[in-house]
Amino acid sequence: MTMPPIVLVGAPVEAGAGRRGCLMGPDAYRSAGLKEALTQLGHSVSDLGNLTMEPVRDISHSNPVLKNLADVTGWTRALHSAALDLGSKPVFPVYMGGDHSIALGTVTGQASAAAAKGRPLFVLWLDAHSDFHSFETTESGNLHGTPLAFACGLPGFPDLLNGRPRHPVNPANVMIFGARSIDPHERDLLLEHDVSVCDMRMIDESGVAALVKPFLEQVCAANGLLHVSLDVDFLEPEIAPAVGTTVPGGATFREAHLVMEMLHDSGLVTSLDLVELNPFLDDRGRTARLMVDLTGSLFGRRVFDRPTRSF
Ligand code: 6HN
Ligand code: MN
Ligand code: MN
Ligand code: MN
Repeated sequence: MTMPPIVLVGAPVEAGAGRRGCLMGPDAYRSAGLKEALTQLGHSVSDLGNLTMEPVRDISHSNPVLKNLADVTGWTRALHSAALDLGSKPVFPVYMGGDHSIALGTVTGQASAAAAKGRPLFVLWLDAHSDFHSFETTESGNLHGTPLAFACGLPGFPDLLNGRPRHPVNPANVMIFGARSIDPHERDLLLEHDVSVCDMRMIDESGVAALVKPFLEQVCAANGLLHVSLDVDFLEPEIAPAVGTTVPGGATFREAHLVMEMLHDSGLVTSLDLVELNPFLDDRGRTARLMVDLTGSLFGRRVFDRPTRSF
């Protein structure tokens, strides 16, 4: 199976998170050798460097708790344009965040690019959280808690895309995987829109493979494109401490790698977010290196390559 060239895009964003540090994420991935690791796997990889946000003055919202609305909007517009452009080219974009608010732009841009090809976009959300607040329901005001609801076209958002056409992701095409912290308003919205949520208990009971396989079959049957959004807090905090929103009981090393290995073998994934890495909280770069290793599994790294035999 040949993969298109990989394009790394830095989104040094921390405006959507409750604490500072995610700004350093893209450079931590560079220091941890993301480009080199993917090149070693035989891919052609280029690094576009970091994007900058668009200046924004025309945005406001009635919810007084929202934090950094203008900056988050500026980044959303810049990332939406970049994702729409990259999603229209024969490349595989890897968005190096930045907090999860970058997905307000990456997912909507990839969805618009998919719509232009007449194909549905599916989203696999690997996260301790569902990030399914609207700008009206968020209580923390941290806008990294909202991108999946925005991408699904829910009401309760201002004009973040400045009038650009919207192509909402069908909530039936989303799977949230690894959840263990969902706020009451999010729960109501997830049930209302019938989003599929695999929480950690389901992973404990059924195992990763039995849950991921039917979702991949659904993507394949619909001739869909698949965007993966990997939040560091999907992982068990003991193996991935560099995130501001740790929740105990996350995915183990092998569970996380198995998801990525299955995604690779499916050949269905077309874009990826790496989000919420806060290098300020890391332990000698180990979380950054784990995220690089997981990305390597998504791009075909395997422990033991059996030669293909024909008898
Ligand atoms: N993330 N539900 C919480 C909130 O503040 O709305 C946590 C959000 C976490 C967001 O991890 O990307
Ligand atoms: Mn998240
Ligand atoms: Mn999270
Ligand atoms: Mn909340």
